[in-house]
This record gives sequence, C-alpha cells and structure tokens, in this order.
Amino acid sequence: MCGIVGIVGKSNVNLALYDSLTVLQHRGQDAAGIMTSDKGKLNLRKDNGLVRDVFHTRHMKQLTGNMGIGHVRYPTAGSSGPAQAQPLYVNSPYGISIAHNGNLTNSEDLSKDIYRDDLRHLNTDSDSEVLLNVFAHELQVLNKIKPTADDVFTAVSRVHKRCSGAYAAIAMLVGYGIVGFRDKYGIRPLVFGRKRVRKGYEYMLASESVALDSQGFTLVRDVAPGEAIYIDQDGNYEARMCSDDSKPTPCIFEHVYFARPDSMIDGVSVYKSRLRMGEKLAGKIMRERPDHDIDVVIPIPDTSRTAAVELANALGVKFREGFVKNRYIGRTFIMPGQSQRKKSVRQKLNAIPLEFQDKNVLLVDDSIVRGTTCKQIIEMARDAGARRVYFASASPPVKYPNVYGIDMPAVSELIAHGKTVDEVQKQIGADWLVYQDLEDLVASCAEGSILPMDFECSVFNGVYVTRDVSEKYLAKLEARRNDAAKKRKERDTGDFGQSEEEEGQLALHSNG
Ligand code: PIN
Repeated sequence: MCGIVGIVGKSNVNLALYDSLTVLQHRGQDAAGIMTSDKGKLNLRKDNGLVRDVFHTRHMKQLTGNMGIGHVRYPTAGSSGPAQAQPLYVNSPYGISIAHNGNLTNSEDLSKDIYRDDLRHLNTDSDSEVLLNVFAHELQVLNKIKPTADDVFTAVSRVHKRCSGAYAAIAMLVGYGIVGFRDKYGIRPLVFGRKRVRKGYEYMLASESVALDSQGFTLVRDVAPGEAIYIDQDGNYEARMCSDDSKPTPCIFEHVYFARPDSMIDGVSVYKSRLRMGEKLAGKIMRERPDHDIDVVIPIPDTSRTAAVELANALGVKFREGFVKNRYIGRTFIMPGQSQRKKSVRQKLNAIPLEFQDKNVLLVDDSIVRGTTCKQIIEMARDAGARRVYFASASPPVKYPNVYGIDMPAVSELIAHGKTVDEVQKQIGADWLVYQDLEDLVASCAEGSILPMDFECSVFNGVYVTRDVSEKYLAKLEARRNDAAKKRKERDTGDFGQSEEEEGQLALHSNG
C-alpha cells in the first residue's frame, strides 16, 4: 500500500507535505518523496527510507513552492530501490509528476502500447510509470499550449478507458495545478479537503482524512470513484465525473487493517467499522458457543484493539491488554545461523503473565495471512500460563492473491488457502478458531456509507471487480511472489545481513 498527498497553498507547502507524509507513514515505509512546483520550476527529493530519514533540513529548504505532491511507498515483491520511489516525472507535456497508490492490472500490455504507439520510453517496471505516461500522452495529443481544467478531465477520461486495475493518483502539471483521480471502482481511497487562510482557501488531496486533520484542513468529501478534482495553482478548483460506468467498490482491507482508525473512508469511520467487526464477531461466537468459557479477551496490538474492545463488551467478558509491543523496533541484525530469530515475534511483543495465568483467553487479530505470527503468539500465551487459547480473526480467511496494490504473499504461503477452518486451527495450535463471516465484515464497513456500494473483497472470495484478471495473470504474479519468498528465505538463512522486522512487512507486502 502507498500513501499520497497533494496541496495547493498560498505559501510554501513543503512542511505541510512532510507532516502529512508522516501521518500517512503506516501506508508505506520503503521510500518517501516530495515534489514541489515553484514559479514553473520543479524541486524534488525522494529516497528509500522513512519520511523522517529521507528529508533533512537542507532538502526541505530546497522544496520551495506553493504547490506540491508527496508519496510514501511500500515495496512490492521483488521491486524496491530508489528508482521506484515517487513522485515520478516526465518532462513532456508541461512537466508532469505523479504520486500513485494501487496497481494497474494491464500494465504489461500498456507498456507495449506506450512504446510502439505513443513513442514513449519507460525506465522501470513500475506500473505507476505506465500510469504517468498514459496520462501525459493523453494530454499531449490535445496539443494545447496551456492546459485547461477541461483538457485535464479529458485526459483523465482517456486514462479510465485505457487503464485497468486500482489507481488513486495525484498528478501535478508544473506551473498549472494538481489533479486527483480515482479509478472507476474507487478501489483505493482519496479525499479532498480545504482550509481557510488569510488569502483565501488552500486545498489538499490525500489517501486518508487523517492527513487533512493533522494539517487543520476540513474534509470536504471523498473523490468519487471515476471522478477527478483539478485545483489550479491560483486555488480555483473544479470537479468532474470522468467515467460513464463508475461502480463504487472500495477495498475492504482498508477497514480491516490498512487505514488508520481515525480516518473516514467514503463517509464511514474506520474506527466504527472496526467496532462493528467486534460486535458481529461476538454475535457469531454466541451463536456457535452460547456456553463459551472465555475468561478474558486480549487483542494482538495494534490494529485489532478496536474490534477486540467491542467484542469483549458484547460478550460481557473482561478486556485486557495481555501483550505489550515494543514501539522502537526497527532493524534487527540477523547473524548467520539465526534464521529463527527473524521469525521470532518475541522481539516485538511481550506477554504480561498475570493476564494469562489459569485463564481461558480469546486472542483477537485483524486477520490471519501466513499464520506464522499467530502461531507464535498462541505459544506465548500458553507459555504465559493460559489454560485454553482461543483465537478470533476480525476478518474471514485470506485465501486469494490481491492484485490491486496489496502485495500479499504467494498463495502457497497463505495459511487458509485450500484448508478448512479446522485445519487452520490445528496448524496454528489454537484450541478454537473463529473467523468473521464475509457478510458480517461487509455489513460492518458499509453502515453509514454515503455511497450505495459493494466492496472489493478478492482476498476473501477470489472475485476481481475489474474482470480482467486471468489465470495467466495470477500465475505470473504467483511466480514472482514465490521468487520473492525464496529470496527472503535465502536471505534469512544466509550470511550476515539486515532485515526489516516490521510486523506488516512480514505479513503483507504492498506496492503503489
Ligand atoms: C499488524 C496487523 N496485522 C496483524 C497484520 C499475521 C497477519 N497480520 C496482518 C496480523 S499491526 S500472519 O497491528 O498493524 O501491527 O497471519 O501472517 O501471521
């Protein structure tokens, strides 16, 4: 997953972009970048690393200008490195840069068209570079010396016709303005906000509303699926629907895990959807085991906490913090022969034994992906003295690959793929395992929505809304992810090296 932001302000926007990216850091920790436009000149700083490490005072001083865009990136299987950091740039026409969140599913075909028909060069295998070049080409063919909002909307409409898959993007036309657009399904989120200042209004587009909140902007609304919002550099904005068959189907995993709980997506509070996940899970537990003997509900920090609180409430059982997470864990060194150490969750989580001793505990997590982490956590609960260890997942079994920007592990690594719930329960070593039902998850995330909508739930049901995801595409993806898994294994068992120990990075890798 990636995070994107764009601002048209009345004074330098570098600090607000930087601060917004730190607020969106949970969406990607691999690379960060900011590009600003100052009187027709571009300024760029991007590199691998966390926002706080990529930008130093000397970079910030150079990022002058009242308009700019920013990006934080998560690595995809097999592709990382500074060349993949965003914003990306093409100089023709006008000078255009882009920050993209998502994944195009037809980028291989589009790359060929871009080369043969559009006579453009691609320098990376990044689908974001494909998106940028398609957009640039569609503006170029309009052949205008100065682009108008109409021209920008025409180009976005053409992008919707040519590009398939997931894309929430913010593009900047140097010296003219920025445009935010979402694919016709609205798979990835994008919000629009404004702030009143002395000289008028400043405008912001961002992946999540928390970025607006943190900078004192008010959420105006979500960019609708298929819509584009163009803000010129003088602060005039215009919105237009650029797709004639938009069908709101946002990614449900944003609610399960990716988005911050204090964000609003398509009018739904992520915090509230997680509370409802807990409530509905409690309903299922009561249906399946009305005489359950759960003494205490314990969340696995951090994401599952909101669902776990409400689950405990609804069951009328105590909620307790049984695990403490090390907030400062970053890189850990792996010495030769220490492969086990990388896999150990004990470095980042520690149990408080008095919450486990002689109790039947219900551990709650947001999802089970590989199942490696939860297996170890169940062991920790037993070591801490638990009598029985039950496990609840706030989402259904993850069984299928994601092609829309969440780079899940290879299907062969997904613990629930091709297994029954009983088999998964056995493999993770739980005394009982309960998963959320998909219809309950959907109901949890839909309540209060401003749009009549379905959700993109492919990791749970294998249904791909863009309808272009062939067996061949999935087989290629699987091969790439298997390769990445193999490399990871080699690295873990190989010579002295470094490794990211972030929970999310072990479990879920994503791009765009
Ligand atoms: C981690 C959220 N969440 C925890 C990510 C682990 C799956 N894992 C997905 C569960 S946090 S595993 O709260 O944001 O820190 O099933 O692959 O072992």
